[in-house]
Amino acid sequence: MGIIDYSMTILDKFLNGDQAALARIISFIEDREEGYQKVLSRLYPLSGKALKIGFTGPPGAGKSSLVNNIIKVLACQGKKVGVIAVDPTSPFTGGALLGDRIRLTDMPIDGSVYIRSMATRGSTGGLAAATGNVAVALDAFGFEYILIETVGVGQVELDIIDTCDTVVVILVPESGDAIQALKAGLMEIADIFAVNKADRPGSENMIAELNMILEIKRRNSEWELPVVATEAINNKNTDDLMTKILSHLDHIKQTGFFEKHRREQIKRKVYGILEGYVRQYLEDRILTAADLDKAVSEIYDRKSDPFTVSEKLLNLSSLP
Ligand SMILES: Nc1nc2c(ncn2[C@@H]2O[C@H](COP(=O)(O)OP(=O)(O)OP(=O)(O)O)[C@@H](O)[C@H]2O)c(=O)[nH]1
Ligand SMILES: [Mg+2]
Repeated sequence: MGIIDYSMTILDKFLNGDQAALARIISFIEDREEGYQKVLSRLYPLSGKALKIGFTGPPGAGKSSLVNNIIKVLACQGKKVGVIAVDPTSPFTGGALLGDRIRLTDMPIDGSVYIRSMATRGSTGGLAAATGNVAVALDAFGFEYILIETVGVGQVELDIIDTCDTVVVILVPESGDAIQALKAGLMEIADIFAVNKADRPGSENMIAELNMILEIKRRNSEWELPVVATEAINNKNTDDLMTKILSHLDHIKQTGFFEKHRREQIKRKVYGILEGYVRQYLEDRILTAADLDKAVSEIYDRKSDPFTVSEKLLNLSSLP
């Protein structure tokens, strides 16, 4: 039995609601095993219903703690929740490196909540794409909400958040100032702010500072860009946060932005896939066909130039 046949058998189990098959399919997609695109092609038509909410912010801000609380609110309402915890910095998930950090474990065991960690295993390339693909699997499996936790420190993480409908940016009093978040590009992507660890000193200042920065943005925005003070460890104001999340989703549905944004995401997805094909073509056809070292020498010796050489290589590769 070929690997694709095998994955299709697993897919049948997946379609019957088997969580072990879900886990297998996710690994298959995450590892980009041979034929993973075909699996995604089967899943894609079943997806599109889940609401995707991103949680991002500096390391240790309380993202997992807040996600934990949100899961509980949703699970109490009988909702099915899929969670993707992206850990781009550490190859260990749930390991010693996390120290006293919250682990998403204390959850109902009736299958209504499914949590998956994703690590980069040494490379950041394609993490955003892989996360989007895993979200498709969770969506197709029937989870109504998909929560995506990611550390907001770099471009890849911001790209991951682009998979979501609504983005919650989590800041803490001691993360210094809101300017820091501004620098990290977090202000741009936030629909809702949570100032977590509100039990700590400085949270009121932080909120005031944030509101000041947001004043201008709010003037140009139909959405209120709310700031919610939370205490994740004491499960304080989780309901407020959830209410803001739901009203943001309502707002974007009413204004048509929900659909517009999802269409843009699809466009970027197709663009990304095409970029991958073109890169592959470059490596397989153009660069292998060429005697690159010879070309480099020619350029180095000023017998040719990078532009002429590149054009020649392109023409060479299009020969039958
Ligand atoms: N004082 C206080 N501590 C909190 C609060 N929320 C979370 N913490 C603590 O902050 C630490 C980090 O919490 P996590 O939920 O793991 O934070 P995180 O943002 O998911 O961390 P990473 O995923 O490692 O970036 C833990 O020790 C929590 O107990 C809060 O509201 N107040
Ligand atoms: Mg975490």
